[in-house]
Amino acid sequence: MTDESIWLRITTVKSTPDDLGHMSKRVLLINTPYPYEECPVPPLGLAYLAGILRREKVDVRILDLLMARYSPELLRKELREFQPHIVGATCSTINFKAASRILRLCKNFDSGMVTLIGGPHASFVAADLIEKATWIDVVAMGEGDQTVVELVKALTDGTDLAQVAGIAFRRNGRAVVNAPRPLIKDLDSLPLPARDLLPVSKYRALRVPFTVITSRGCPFGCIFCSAPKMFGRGVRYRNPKLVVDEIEMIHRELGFNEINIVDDTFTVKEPHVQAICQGMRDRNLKITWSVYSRVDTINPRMLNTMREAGCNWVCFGLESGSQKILDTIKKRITTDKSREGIKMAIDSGLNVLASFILGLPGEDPETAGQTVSLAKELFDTYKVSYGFHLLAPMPGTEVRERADEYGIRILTHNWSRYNANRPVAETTTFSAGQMMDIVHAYEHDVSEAWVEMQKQAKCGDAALQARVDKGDTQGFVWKLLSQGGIEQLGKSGRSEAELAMAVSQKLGVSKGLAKREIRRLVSEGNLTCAPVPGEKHPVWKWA
Ligand code: B12
Ligand code: SF4
Repeated sequence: MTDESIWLRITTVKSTPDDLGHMSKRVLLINTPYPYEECPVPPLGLAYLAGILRREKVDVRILDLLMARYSPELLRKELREFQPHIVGATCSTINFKAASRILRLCKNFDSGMVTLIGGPHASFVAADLIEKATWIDVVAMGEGDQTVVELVKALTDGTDLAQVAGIAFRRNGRAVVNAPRPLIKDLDSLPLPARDLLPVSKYRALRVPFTVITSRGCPFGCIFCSAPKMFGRGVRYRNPKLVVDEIEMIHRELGFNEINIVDDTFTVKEPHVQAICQGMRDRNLKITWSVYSRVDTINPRMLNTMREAGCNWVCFGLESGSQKILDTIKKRITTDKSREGIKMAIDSGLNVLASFILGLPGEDPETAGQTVSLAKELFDTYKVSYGFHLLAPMPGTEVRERADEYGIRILTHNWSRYNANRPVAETTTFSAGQMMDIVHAYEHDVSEAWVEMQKQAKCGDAALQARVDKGDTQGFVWKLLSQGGIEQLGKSGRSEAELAMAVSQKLGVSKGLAKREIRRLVSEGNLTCAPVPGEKHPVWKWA
């Protein structure tokens, strides 16, 4: 489809003026599913887009396919009911294929629907994507908030798409890549993310943290990461008071006690951190929160304040135990700095997750051994949790763009395999097989630690029991969501006990677990049984 035919279609579908004289347009935003192992959290980017579109009086909905049992029928049902003019999907590299399939179905359903894709993967493969995926009309590159507003306006008014900065589209079968979208200077000018359009009760039931962002951008330039290209190297900060207002709303109104602050590096500017922490303490918020940080941007005063304000987990990207590799990847830290930073965080009473990457440029058996040793040293000394990822050279990263120079051999271009858990690249001195040996040993240690934790929990360790229970709950709720348990079993006027029995059978879990978890879902207000027009008996639904 050409851009001309896109806007023709948009202007010919039935739109009605609203009471402010705006033309109403319907935009459906889709959260593309990804595996449970990735630890699902609410899609903050989509909530931002929905928030700004709603401010512009666009009729917008979010279809969260991560929290539903995805089927083509479910998607078609939504398309039939809402009749969107534009469908936009978000994805990262590993779920790009799934997003593409979803948009293809939308295009097949109604070829006049404009299909749009955005997020950290699509942003860096825009031209290629437009040329190959003929069912995708537009790619939004980088920060999408202002872009999506201008795009909807251009499509409605029939103005030239070439005027919309930050998109790529198709004209006469060829990709047109527009100028990049300038970054939003004042993040406080954005409306709050439209979290009310997300299936909040499902995320609450899953006991995952809600996501918040307090700044965009990262001043560093690690060669394996696309963050600085996505949101820029200059960090733009939100007003701390507005951040705390938002966190308070998530806690008090949406009922979340855990927050994940998803800034690329939360601790870049101390006064910003201090102001947010002070705000949280002043309001006496009974929440815990986690952040991503770097060992060279912290100090004891900052960490103590964070701890006092409820921060309980800090994730540090240490990446490697080899100084040679740290220098090559432009991480700009030393292994001693890593040790020092971890000690500082532990001394402040924080839990620490140290993240390492194997297979970085220059990796060989010796450097990989140094990384494993550093991880074990930190665990033995401070009981620090650690994890290994494998280098996945994502689009938009220097290591992918200059793979040859860095001695990186890319083994596959199958994006679904870019989950950083299995090798998709290797160095000339460290093979995929050698990487897997380390990963297998690590996975073995993790599963042994889990068994040990379960044993200790049974012997009366209350804190460990709470972690085990949380794991059981999350596993149960995920099964329930991904198998559409409530939608399928909740319709027959069943009592709570009958529902629990049916769920236990369907999910293949014990009756005790099903009973306990269904009770919890009901008592926490995430599951309700209410009359529904047209139904003889009350129906169980997610709240
Ligand atoms: C929370 C998070 C997760 C969560 C949830 C992921 C999600 N999709 O939200 C979990 C824990 C599951 C996760 C897992 C992984 N993640 Co992660 N994660 C993040 C993190 C920290 C925050 C995401 C966020 O909410 N950002 C804030 C919002 C406002 O930005 P946004 O989502 O990018 O959305 C904006 C634009 O992208 C654009 N946009 C996005 N979607 C759309 C759609 C349309 C239609 C339009 C028009 C525009 C648009 O507009 C939005 C508003 O400006 C980012 C880093 C970061 N700070 O962004 C990494 C990041 C997204 N993760 C990354 C990676 C590599 C992973 C993993 C592979 C494992 C790993 N090693 O960490 C897995 C794979 C997961 C998956 N989804 O497939 C990379 C992605 C690189 C890539 N090319 O895919 C990032 C960018 C980190 C990085 N700097 O490298 N992650
Ligand atoms: S890895 Fe972290 S510090 Fe490095 S560029 Fe990415 S977000 Fe910034």
